[in-house]
Amino acid sequence: MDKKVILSGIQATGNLTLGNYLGALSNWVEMQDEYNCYYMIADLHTLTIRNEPDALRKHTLELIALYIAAGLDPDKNTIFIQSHVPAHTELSWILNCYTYMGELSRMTQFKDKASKHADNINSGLFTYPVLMASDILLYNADLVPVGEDQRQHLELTRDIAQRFNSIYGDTFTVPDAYIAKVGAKIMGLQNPTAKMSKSSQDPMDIILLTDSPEDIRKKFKKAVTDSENCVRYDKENKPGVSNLMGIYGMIKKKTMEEIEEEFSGQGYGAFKTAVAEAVVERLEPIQAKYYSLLEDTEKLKQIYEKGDKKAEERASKMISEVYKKVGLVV
Ligand code: ATP
Ligand code: LTN
Repeated sequence: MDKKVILSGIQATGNLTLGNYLGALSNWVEMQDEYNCYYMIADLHTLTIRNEPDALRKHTLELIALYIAAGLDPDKNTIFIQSHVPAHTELSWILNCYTYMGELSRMTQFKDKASKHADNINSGLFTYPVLMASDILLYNADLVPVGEDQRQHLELTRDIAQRFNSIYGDTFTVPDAYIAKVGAKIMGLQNPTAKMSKSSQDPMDIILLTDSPEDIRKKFKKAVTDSENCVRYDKENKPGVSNLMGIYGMIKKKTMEEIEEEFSGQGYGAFKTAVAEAVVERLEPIQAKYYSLLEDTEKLKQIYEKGDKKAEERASKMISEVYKKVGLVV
């Protein structure tokens, strides 16, 4: 039987956080044997905010290195650059014509990003979810592993697919979001009621995948908790401690009950040290591999060129089918 297809991507904005790793990348690594996986660098999506051109090029290569350093095997997965496969933008135009302004206006990411970039509310930011739907539908992806913040975009993708299928007959697979039960929303260390975000203004709020062990220890030591001094999971009333427990649980593969038991009678000091050490231990080998890969730009190029070609083969079949269905002369 054919393996189910997975597609996902991350924007090339640089500096991934522990949230991106635990919410997205680490799940991808676990899925690579069971599924036929396509993992792209969403460089076109990155253009919805202003970037230095050289920085965008650099971040794109860095992200490929990070995918591999985090454990994605380039022989098992198709790792590619979105802008290298023209079918993404081609399908995006078509699907724009099957997506309503009202639907796009309801997207919370648009509202959030528009308020953060009030001087640059461009139409790319508005139609961002249509490009994302195109990324997914081009490959007939069955599953899309993402963090909780992308759920609404996935629902819109499903609506667009169903709308198109109902007009033109079965064309697209209607994909499911794959959102892990734990880790899907890692919160900030200073503000544990808001998601850990790479665009955060406060460096103490986020753990970057490239942070040094000393910085990681310092940031966890200063993480906001509460005055109870008891390691107990209660997301509503103890968001800081519950977030740290989520991080620790994901890395150590432990349930919240097991963690409560492990640290019973111990204060936050010992617990925070244990969380920091777990993160350092997990990130150290990833960082070592990442820095050595970055030096081998030829190897990175070979990897994405191989991926681009495989992605292009699959995507070009779908775009021809869509062109025919909507009535373009092909
Ligand atoms: P920004 O800070 O600019 O909003 P981002 O950190 O959300 O960026 P993206 O490139 O938009 O980064 O997201 C990459 C992937 O990481 C997505 O699947 C997203 O759902 C996931 N993700 C991002 N932040 C978190 C988080 N705090 N917890 C869990 N998953 C996350
Ligand atoms: N919007 C996503 C990045 C992204 C993506 C995709 C994720 C672009 N295209 C296709 C899954 C599938 C984000 O993480 N902000």
